[in-house]
Amino acid sequence: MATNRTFTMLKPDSVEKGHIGAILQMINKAGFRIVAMKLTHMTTADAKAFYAVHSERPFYGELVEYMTRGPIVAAILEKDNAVEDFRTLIGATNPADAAEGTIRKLYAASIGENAVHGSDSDENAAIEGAFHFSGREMF
Ligand code: IDP
Ligand code: MG
Repeated sequence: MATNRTFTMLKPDSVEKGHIGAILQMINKAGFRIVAMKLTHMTTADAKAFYAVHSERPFYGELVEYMTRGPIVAAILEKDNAVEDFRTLIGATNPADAAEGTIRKLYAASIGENAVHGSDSDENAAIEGAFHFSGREMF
């Protein structure tokens, strides 16, 4: 996968609250092209595997519960400098620390329920995109 791609999930709270459209509009206005996208519901096994890097953290169980309680929108996004620019667009993990105008400042409720995921490196963007999409689903 090219290094100008990142992976995102609009998490269950964003779907529950009807924020899919508003968040996708921000993503498009920021210049990202949607390469792949779907509504999907992660199983417990999916969420445990996706967040395996956090398995020793105290919030791991809570994170798996949250990410499996309803559907998410998974997407691969393309733009120059995609990983870094998308992290800037979403803001800090804790919405209390997120910059004004960021997705998490606008739509996240707490450090746990924080509206969106964004990959933290080109390597993880490729791994996470491939976790959710086959090559035939990427355009
Ligand atoms: P990131 O999503 O900004 O990259 P990470 O540190 O990778 O943040 O954490 C992954 C996810 O785990 C966060 O987006 C959030 O949903 C959850 N999380 C992180 N820290 C906490 C915490 O202290 N309490 C509860 N949930 C947390
Ligand atoms: Mg992370």
